[in-house]
Amino acid sequence: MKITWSRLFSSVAVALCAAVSACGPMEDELAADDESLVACGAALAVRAVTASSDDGNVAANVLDGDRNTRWSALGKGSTLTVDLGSRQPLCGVSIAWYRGDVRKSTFALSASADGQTFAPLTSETSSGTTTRLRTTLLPVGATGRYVRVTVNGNLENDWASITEVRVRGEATTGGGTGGGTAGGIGGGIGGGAGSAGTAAPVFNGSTAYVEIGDDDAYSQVTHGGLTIEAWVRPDSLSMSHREGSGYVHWMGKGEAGAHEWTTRMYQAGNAESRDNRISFYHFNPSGGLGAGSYFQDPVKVGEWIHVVGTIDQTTLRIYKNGALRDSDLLSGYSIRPQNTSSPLRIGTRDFNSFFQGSVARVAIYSAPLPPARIAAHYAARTGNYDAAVLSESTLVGYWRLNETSGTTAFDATGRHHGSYKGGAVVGGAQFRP
Ligand SMILES: [Ca+2]
Ligand SMILES: [Ca+2]
Ligand SMILES: [Ca+2]
Repeated sequence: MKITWSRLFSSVAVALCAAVSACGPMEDELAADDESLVACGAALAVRAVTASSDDGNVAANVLDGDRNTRWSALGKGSTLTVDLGSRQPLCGVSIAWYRGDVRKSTFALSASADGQTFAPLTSETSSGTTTRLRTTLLPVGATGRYVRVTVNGNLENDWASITEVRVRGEATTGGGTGGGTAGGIGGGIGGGAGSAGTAAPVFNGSTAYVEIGDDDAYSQVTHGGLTIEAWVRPDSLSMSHREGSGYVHWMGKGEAGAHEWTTRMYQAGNAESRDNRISFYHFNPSGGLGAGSYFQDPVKVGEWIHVVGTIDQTTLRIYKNGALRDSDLLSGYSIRPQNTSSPLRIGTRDFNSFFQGSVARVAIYSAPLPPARIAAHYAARTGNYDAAVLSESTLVGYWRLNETSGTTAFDATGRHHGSYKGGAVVGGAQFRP
């Protein structure tokens, strides 16, 4: 019966591919997901993930955005349990399997309100045709705080081995519940599953910033690539706390002897005729000259600009509003990215300059996002932008900066929350791209 199902599914998949005539080449651009075929809601923020056992490949590896790391446990009935922090409407579970293009794993999904009593939702056998995330839809009306994957072996052996998991929920609509929702979701996760509302912080250009501790996932060398994405709103074209030839760092990971990447905006009257230039750089740890890509367009005070910087093994790129604008070879400046211990800061890099304005919806991915995905994110700016970000399997950090109280800048991936410092005005701006 399973073979019949498998054959049926394969022929359906082939038929769909033929119909859209783009399945093969599109697969990489779909960022490791099959959402073009089966999709629901958005990936929900996760508070914790635990497993019945492991062999040293721990449960947390299913949330690191890297399909080269996995959770593994020996024995039929091994379980992986995701804690969403509070009870949520559920619509699907996306799983990427270790050796997923070779093995078919048999698994069951269940949910629980209390982490003790689990109600079965559905059971299935994995495709055996892909190592990418594949979504299993759940029965209409499913809810739960805890979602459990029980693996009952695979066609090769009794190992349970999963590289990535996302629990998906129906996106809530409207941003009107803003602060209340953020507080309601377990107190640990800002925003909510769907719309993240419109709140954004204000940085005063002299002391205010957000700081997030070092995480190796924010370094190019850790996974061989990186994407930095943010929305930035300058409130001045002539900010006073500038450095160098007349620029401010509005976000960056770099300190003396521990430089990695940074973003800049050049200010009016700078010494290099770079007024309004917005740039993305990578440095060697010692600093000095960096490889940088930029765009230099007229900027209006109060304008929200979507900025994405990517780095692969050889090349740095910058995108503005979904479009590639510039690229530069790391080798052009002899840059060899390193993993350092410098923190990530938003509003400044290392206190030598400060940004005046707002920065919101900062995301980091452990790979260069494909151009089509970057364009799709920009296109989603007036729709469910949050869902577009959370759908990326390589997402390793997402600070919506949509808090309306407190000093914690929540990371929607649950990996690494940050802190508002130096008088940053939480919820002082409206994110309206
Ligand atoms: Ca992983
Ligand atoms: Ca590090
Ligand atoms: Ca260039």
